Amino acid sequence: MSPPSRLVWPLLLAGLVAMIACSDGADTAAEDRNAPTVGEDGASPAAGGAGAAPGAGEAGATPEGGEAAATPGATQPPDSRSPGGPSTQGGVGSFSLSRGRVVYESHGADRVDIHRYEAGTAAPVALTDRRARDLRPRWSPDGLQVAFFSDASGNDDIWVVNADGSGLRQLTDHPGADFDPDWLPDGRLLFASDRDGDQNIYMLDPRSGTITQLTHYDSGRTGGPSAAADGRRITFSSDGMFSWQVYVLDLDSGAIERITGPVPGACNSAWRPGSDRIAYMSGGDLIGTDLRSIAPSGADSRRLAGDTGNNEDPQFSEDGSRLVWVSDRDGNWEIWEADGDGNGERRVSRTPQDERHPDLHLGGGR
Ligand SMILES: [Ca+2]
Ligand SMILES: [Ca+2]
Repeated sequence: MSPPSRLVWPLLLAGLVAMIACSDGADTAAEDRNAPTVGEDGASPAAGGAGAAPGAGEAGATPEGGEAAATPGATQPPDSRSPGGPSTQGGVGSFSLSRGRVVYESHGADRVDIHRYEAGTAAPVALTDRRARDLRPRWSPDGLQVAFFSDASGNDDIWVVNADGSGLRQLTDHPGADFDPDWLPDGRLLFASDRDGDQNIYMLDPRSGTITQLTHYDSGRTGGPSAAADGRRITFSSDGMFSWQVYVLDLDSGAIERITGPVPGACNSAWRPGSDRIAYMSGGDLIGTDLRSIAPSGADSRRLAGDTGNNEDPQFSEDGSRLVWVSDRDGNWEIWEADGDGNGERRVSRTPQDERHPDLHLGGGR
């Protein structure tokens, strides 16, 4: 075999970039609806060749699609799942959680619902149950509410529901795609949106309804904001001109720093409460995606969890002591947990349907 030619390397690299196409984003729902109408995609034609699908959302471009690419046959987008299982919810299977309450996406035949499972209980509870894609749930700091995004109103907007499933309500109402909510410690919400033509990070104060734009990219895809416990810095992912990478934004100064890359791709970043560490998904391993952690300065990147299969969507409990994520190592996406340093990996769910984007809350809220 001769060494890879100059033509081969870019193809390999493109494949890697596509593989980790990042699931924080406005998953398939937003992408499907917005791709044909979002003219700004032309701003990054080159990226399109590398699987950087246009439209809103890292996921749309791949998140769900990227999974399939990384592990053929292991998972299917909700719409293509064969019939036979429960048509309303993906509630089949067994769960075992060390402690606390986990919320997650349950991917059913014709919908994605938000489910909650509490340690020591028999079965998950559906917080949403409707023909829509309800995605990326995030516990409020006090554990009383869950924010997520949904296409239930016709396009992606930010929604919130109480921890017991009551009080379902829509927080944003804009023709653009609003996606990837997360909470600041003071109860304000971060989210991503293409409401001004390009994907950027925004902040919503639910009390006043005030929305503030935090980043000002004019091309590419951006999403997955996650706040530090001090509320002064956030991390997010953006695919910039070449590949998905993790960034840190200082809310006081407005300064933005890229803390991963330039290769391999990285996204799904989550700030670990109580520490100066950020977890993220890395595409550095060509046979799967791993979880790594890194200092907000970009120093000291190290393995966190998930040596086997693909591992994505890391999130910490509110005190940083526990980690949850998803892995497809057993054939479809399951929730896994470990301590905050990634030790003691164990599986939480064992179901035939896909679970994605878990978030864990240990205390309060009841
Ligand atoms: Ca919208
Ligand atoms: Ca599963």
